[in-house]
Amino acid sequence: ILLVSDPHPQVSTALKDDYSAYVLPTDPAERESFLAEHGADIRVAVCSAMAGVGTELMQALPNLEAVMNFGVGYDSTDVAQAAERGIVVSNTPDVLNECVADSALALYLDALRQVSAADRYVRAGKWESEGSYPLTTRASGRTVGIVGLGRIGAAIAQRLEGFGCTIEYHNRNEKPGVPYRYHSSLVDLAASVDVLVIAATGGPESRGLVGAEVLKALGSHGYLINISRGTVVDEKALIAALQNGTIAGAGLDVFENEPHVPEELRALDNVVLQPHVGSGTVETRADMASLTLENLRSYVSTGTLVTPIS
Ligand code: 8YV
Repeated sequence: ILLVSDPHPQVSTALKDDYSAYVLPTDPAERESFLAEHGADIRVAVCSAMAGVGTELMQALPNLEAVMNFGVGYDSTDVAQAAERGIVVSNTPDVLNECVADSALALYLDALRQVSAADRYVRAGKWESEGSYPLTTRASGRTVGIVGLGRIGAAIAQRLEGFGCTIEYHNRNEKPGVPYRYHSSLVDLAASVDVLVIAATGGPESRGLVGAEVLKALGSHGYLINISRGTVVDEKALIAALQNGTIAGAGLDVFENEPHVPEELRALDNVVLQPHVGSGTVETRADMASLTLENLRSYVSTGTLVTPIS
């Protein structure tokens, strides 16, 4: 068993104590010699969603059978190669839905009501020196478009309903039994709503889905919230749209090249920035760790996964 990246102390402790797992060295030279010596021994890899089993690492593990991914997203693991080679992959769905949805709502409220910017205003002494803070944008009763109405998207929609919002959505296919208006075209959805919330799966299929055309359709009063993957949005187009007023603002938990956040974004006051913390609560991360270990135990004892990726 190989620990590829350390997602949570509960996971790394169990791997070392109960499974005497190898730990993949972080230093490139050490990693290379480790893989040359032990690569063929590894049958199971445990990784985090942020640092998965990519193409080259998977190739260096010729006898790999299973990957346990800590996180619901698995775009950092080469799942195409895994499918070809019959390597099974598990993730940690559902246990993080509520916290990621809470986080999306926090960004939604902050982007529209400017909680963080107003906090900066108070701290800088501007309330006293410059007077009242400029008016912000109403957050309740808006029309919100969800891009990717999966489990997390549905939890976000449910919360927004509590704010009296009207929900519309875009998925690859219309979902049967869903009460929200469906748009087969993302540009049409963007044109129809006040706020676009990205909850789509990352990976090659969604790369750059939200580009200049979608942002233009969202419009100068529109806001973009992204809690899925930075790769779903064309970051350069987003920066331009925020700089020149093509859209009004954004709330971002994820970025194209994490942990790098472009200086242009950091310089803008109409964007709320979070360091990929959607699932980052003590409770949810513990649940994700338990589910990762449950998958590992199940695979080692029965050869099956509890939550295989679909
Ligand atoms: C990460 C995430 O798992 O679940 C996902 O897909 O992006 C996060 O919850 C977390 O940052 C730890 O890697």
